[in-house]
Amino acid sequence: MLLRIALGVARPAYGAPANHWPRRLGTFPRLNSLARKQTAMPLEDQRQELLAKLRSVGQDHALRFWSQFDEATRAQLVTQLEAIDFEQLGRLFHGAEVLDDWGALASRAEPPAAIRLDGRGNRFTAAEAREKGAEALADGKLGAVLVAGGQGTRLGFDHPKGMYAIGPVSQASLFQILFEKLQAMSRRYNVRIPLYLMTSPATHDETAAYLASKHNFGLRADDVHLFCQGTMPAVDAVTGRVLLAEPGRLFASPDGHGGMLAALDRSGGLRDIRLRGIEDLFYFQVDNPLAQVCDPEFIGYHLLSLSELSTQVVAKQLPAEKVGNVVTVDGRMRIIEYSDLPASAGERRNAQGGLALWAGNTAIHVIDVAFLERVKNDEHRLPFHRAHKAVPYVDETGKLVEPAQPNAIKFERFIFDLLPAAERAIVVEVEPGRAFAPVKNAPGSKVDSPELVQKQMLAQAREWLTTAGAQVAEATPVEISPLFAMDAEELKKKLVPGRRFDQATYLR
Ligand code: UD2
Repeated sequence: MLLRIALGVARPAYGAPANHWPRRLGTFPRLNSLARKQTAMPLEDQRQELLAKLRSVGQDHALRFWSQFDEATRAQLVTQLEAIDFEQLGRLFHGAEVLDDWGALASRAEPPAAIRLDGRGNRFTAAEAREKGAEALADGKLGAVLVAGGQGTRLGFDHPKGMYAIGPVSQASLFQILFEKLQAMSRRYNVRIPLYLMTSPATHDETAAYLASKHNFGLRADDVHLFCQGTMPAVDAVTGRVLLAEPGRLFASPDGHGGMLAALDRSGGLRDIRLRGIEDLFYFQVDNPLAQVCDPEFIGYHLLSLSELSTQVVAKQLPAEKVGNVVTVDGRMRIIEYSDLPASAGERRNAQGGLALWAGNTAIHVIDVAFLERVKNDEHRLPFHRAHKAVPYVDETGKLVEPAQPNAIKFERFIFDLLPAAERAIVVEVEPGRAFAPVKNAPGSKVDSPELVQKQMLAQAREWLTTAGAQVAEATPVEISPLFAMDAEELKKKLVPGRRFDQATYLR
């Protein structure tokens, strides 16, 4: 940053939003001293010094188009380069610091101890859990973390996924439905539940503008804390060299939802949580409109079990289902991502013939704040995962190349890698149809498509309506806003007994 100021192209950005590039100590220690020498150093000498630094780590190609740039582009490129820990990037490229031995882990994986739907072996009843969770909610001990920094490429929607219109009758966006669920819980317990919403540079500005235009769907502005996660460069899978998205800009992608902890801390979110006396966080993803936001039963099981990191799971139907596998390895709970689970491990059967590794990660958690404070500086608790992807890049002639095959390695962190660090961690099973229907893939896809999610939303509403004594004609879509009712019991109190629905209806 000093160099950018020295170049006369940037003002000190005190209090600017979190720098999208996580600053690393010791990245380019000499670079700042370079800036201090700036007044006496002609621009070309500066470039030479930066070039020498990059050459020492085999990354000098990043400056190959320097002479073409104006001052602003040079400053932007220097900022990006300054923020990269090239020593760490080199280690990651060569496989150090990266958790990769999935075969060995999976061979020792056992199903997790779990609070099962049928109540088998549960230490606490659902009623006790609901009471405990309701008490914590009413006492203002809960906050909510919503991760929405992903780029949602599989959905084929070129805006932040939270803006996707999913309401089957209302066309309400994912953000609207999830914000209204949170608002409904705040109303039910007469308490403010602050929302910490993680974006990424890819989604931040559009998300902020959208939510401002919608007045946060009724949530108080000072209860919605947007924070932007960090990013990571991608490297050529053969040479380990960083890829240029443009001649003067490095390619960068969000550093994974595991980047949430550092970004929440860096943005002041953890401090806000402490000041509010929040003790636990309900963590959920933007893609799941069926999430039971701040569900008191799940929160109650977490609290009664003195759990530090609790996970809601669904019973997998297929070995290769695209969900993380919640397992126990060497006495510690962890999640082996679907993409890392060897087929042989996924297909293991138990004595009853069911899937041995049955617990599918819904990515809905309750996280103890004191636990986050304890682990937040242990970067090794959130190791980078490597993904081999096709990443467009500018080649040595300045031409944009769009590879058909994976050519690069991207690095991201997964928040669930904190599980082994938790002293106590529990798993709570839920019915998929009640809490889990993520929108992942484009319309028309066979799995996790918008149409299939809408079908599950309508099926849940129909079940509640029938339970509440209403009659819904065949093939009649009725959608229930969370602000109208959050469950069948609340719905019953609001409906005239025996009400009949024979046309598309949005109850709000
Ligand atoms: C995730 C889980 C998978 C399962 C599934 C359930 C991981 C790696 N896998 O699969 O185990 O639980 O969800 O639906 O989490 N996000 C960010 N920043 C990032 C990357 C992702 O905020 O840098 C958010 C993203 O906006 C979304 C969520 O994290 O809300 C999941 O991201 P994804 O769609 O990439 O994860 P997916 O579907 O591969």
